[in-house]
Amino acid sequence: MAQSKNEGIKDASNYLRGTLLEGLADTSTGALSKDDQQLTKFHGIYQQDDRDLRKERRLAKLEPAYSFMIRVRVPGGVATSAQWLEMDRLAQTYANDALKLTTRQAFQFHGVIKTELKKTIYEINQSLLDTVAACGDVNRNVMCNPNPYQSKVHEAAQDLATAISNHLTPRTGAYHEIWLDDGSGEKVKVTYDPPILGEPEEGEEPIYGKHYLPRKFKIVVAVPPSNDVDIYAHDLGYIAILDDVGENIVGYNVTVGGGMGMSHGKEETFPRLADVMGFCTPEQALAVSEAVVKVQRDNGNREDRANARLKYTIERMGLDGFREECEKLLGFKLEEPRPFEFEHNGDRYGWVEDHRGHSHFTLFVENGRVLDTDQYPLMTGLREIAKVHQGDFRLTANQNLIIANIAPEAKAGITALLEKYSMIDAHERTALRLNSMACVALPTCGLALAESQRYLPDLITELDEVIEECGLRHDAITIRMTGCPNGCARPYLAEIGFVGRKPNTYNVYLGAGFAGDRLSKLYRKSVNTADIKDLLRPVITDYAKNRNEGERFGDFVIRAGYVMATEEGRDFHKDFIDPEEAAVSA
Ligand code: SRM
Ligand code: SF4
Repeated sequence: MAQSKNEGIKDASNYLRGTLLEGLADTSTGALSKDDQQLTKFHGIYQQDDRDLRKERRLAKLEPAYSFMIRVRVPGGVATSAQWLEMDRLAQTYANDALKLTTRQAFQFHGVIKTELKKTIYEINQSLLDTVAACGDVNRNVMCNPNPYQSKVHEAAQDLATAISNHLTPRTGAYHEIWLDDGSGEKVKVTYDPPILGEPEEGEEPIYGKHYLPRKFKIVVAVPPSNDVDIYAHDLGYIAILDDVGENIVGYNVTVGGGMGMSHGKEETFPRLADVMGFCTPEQALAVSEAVVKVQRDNGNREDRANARLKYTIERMGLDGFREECEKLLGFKLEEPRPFEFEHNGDRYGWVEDHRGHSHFTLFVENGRVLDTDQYPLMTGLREIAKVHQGDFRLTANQNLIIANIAPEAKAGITALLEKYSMIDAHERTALRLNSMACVALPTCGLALAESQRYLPDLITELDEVIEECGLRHDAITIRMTGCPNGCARPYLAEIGFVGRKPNTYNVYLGAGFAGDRLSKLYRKSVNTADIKDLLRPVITDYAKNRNEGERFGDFVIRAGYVMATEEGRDFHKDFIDPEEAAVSA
C-alpha cells in the first residue's frame, strides 16, 4: 500500500511551511488550499465553514462561509488572569464572542476569518500562550489534573506536563516565520533540555523528523485517585505514584495505547484503553516520552490513517515488543508498575480549601461554552473576576473551570462576583447534568453527523424528569455525547454515551466504568431523539430500585444484563445484544 496522502503533504511542506504565506495573502477567497489546510493543523488552526449556512450560500452561488477555528495550547490547563482577559478580548474582537473550553484543557476560538488570522495568532502569542502543535500529527496539549489543592504533589505533576510539552514542541521555524514575523528576521533557537536521545533526525526537527508522526499524539499526567483527565484515553500517560505519606511523587506508572476514535461500520477501528507499560522515576519521565514518541514515529502505520494511532501500533507489536523498543532507545529497563487506584473521572464542584488556606472554586460550565446570554452573563462574570483575581484559572478535562488559588483576603470579593453573576450556584443541578460532556459538533465541525453541544442540554432536561422521579438527583452518572464516532468528548468512557449517526439519530452506549477504567458497549443502534427518554426510563428506574449499596450505574447495567462488559478495545464491537434478534430467539 502506498503512503497516505498526508505523508506526501508533510514531505513536500518544507517543515510545515507549504504555501501558507501565499494562501494567506490571497484575498480572492476566504479559504486556503487543500494541502495547506492539512498543514495549518500543525499550527493549531482548522479551516471550517458554517454548516447552518451551507445551503443558503450555495443557492446564492456564494462560496461557503469560511472561517477558522483556533486552538490555544494550555499545558495542564493553567492560565493566568491576564491570559484569561486576553482570550476574552480576542474572542470579542476576532471570533464569535464565545470561548470554548475543550475536553483537553485548551481554549478554542471559532469564526475567525482569514484576513484576521495572522493578527489573532500574533496576539495570542503576545499573551504568552501559543497554538503550535495544538493539532496535527505531533504531540498535542499535555493534560494534567487541575487539582491545585493537592499543591505540592500537583505542582510536580504540572511541572512534568509542562516539561513534556516543551520538550516535544515542534522545532520548525515555520510557525514563527508565518505568524510571528516582526520583520527582524530573527531565527528561532533550537534547544533540548535534557538533550535528545540518540542521533537527532536531520533537518529542522531533531525528534520528529521531516514526516512528523503518523497521526495525532496525546499525553497526560494524572494524580490518583482523580482520573478527571481520562488517562486511559491517551496515547501516553503518567500515573503519579506517591510516597507513604502522600507528599512526594516517587515516580510514575507509564501507560500507552489509549484512544477513542473509530468509524461507524468499520470494526477494525475501535476505542481502546491504554495499558500500563511499566514504572519510571521522575528523572526518567521526559526521556520516556521521547522514546515512546520515536517508537511510534518509526513503527506507526503511514499508509492508512485510520490505523495509524499508537493504539494500533501496540495491537500489532504487542505491549512487550513495544516496551522493548522503547527500552532500547532509553538504555534502561522500566520497572514493574506500582499499585494505584482511580475513583472517578468527573469534576467536584464548588469550594475547596487547601492546607495553606487558599480557596478554589470549581465552576460548572455546561459543555465548556463561555458566552453571555440574557439569562446568564457568564463571560462578563468571568471577565470581572479576572480583572481582580490574583490567583489563576484552571481548565478541567471535563470542560469546566476552576478559579484557583484565591488568597483568604480575596475570597469575599470573588464570592460577591460569583453571586452577582449567578455563578455561585451554577452547580445546583442534577448530578447527571454535572457529569455531562458534549463535543462541539454542528455548526462548525466538518465531521459532525448530528448535533452535540447544542442538543445534549435539552436531552438532559428530558432525562432529568426520570432522574427526579427516581430520586437520583444527587447520584452521579457520567453522560456524554458526540456528533460522530471520533470520540472528542470521550463518549465510550461514559456510563451513558450517545454517538451521532445522522441528524437526530444516535447510537446509545452503556456500561463504562465510573472511574473511566472500562469502555462501554453498544446498547441500541440508531435511536431517534424522540425515543431516547423512553428507551432509558426503564433502565434508570431499574437502577434506582435494584442497585446494590454504592453500585455505579455503569456496573449495574452489566450485572443486570443490559449490556456485556467490554474487556478489551478490540472486542468493543462484539457481544452487542441485538434487541430484534433477542426477541426472535425468545
Ligand atoms: Fe477531536 C477531530 C474537536 C478532543 C478525537 N476534533 C476533531 C475536529 C478538529 C474536526 C476535524 O478534524 O475537522 C473537531 C473540531 C470541532 C470544532 O468545530 O471545534 C474536534 N476534539 C475536539 C474538541 C474541541 C471537542 C470539545 O468539544 O472539547 C476537543 C479539543 C481537544 C483539545 O483541546 O486538543 C477534542 N478529539 C478529542 C478527544 C478527547 C481527548 O483527546 O481526550 C478525542 C478522543 C481521544 C483520541 O484522540 O482518541 C478526539 N478528534 C478526534 C478524532 C478521532 C481520532 C482518531 O484516532 O480516530 C478526530 C478526527 C481525526 O483525527 O481524523 C477529531
Ligand atoms: Fe466533530 Fe465528531 Fe469531534 Fe464531535 S466527535 S467535535 S462531531 S469530530
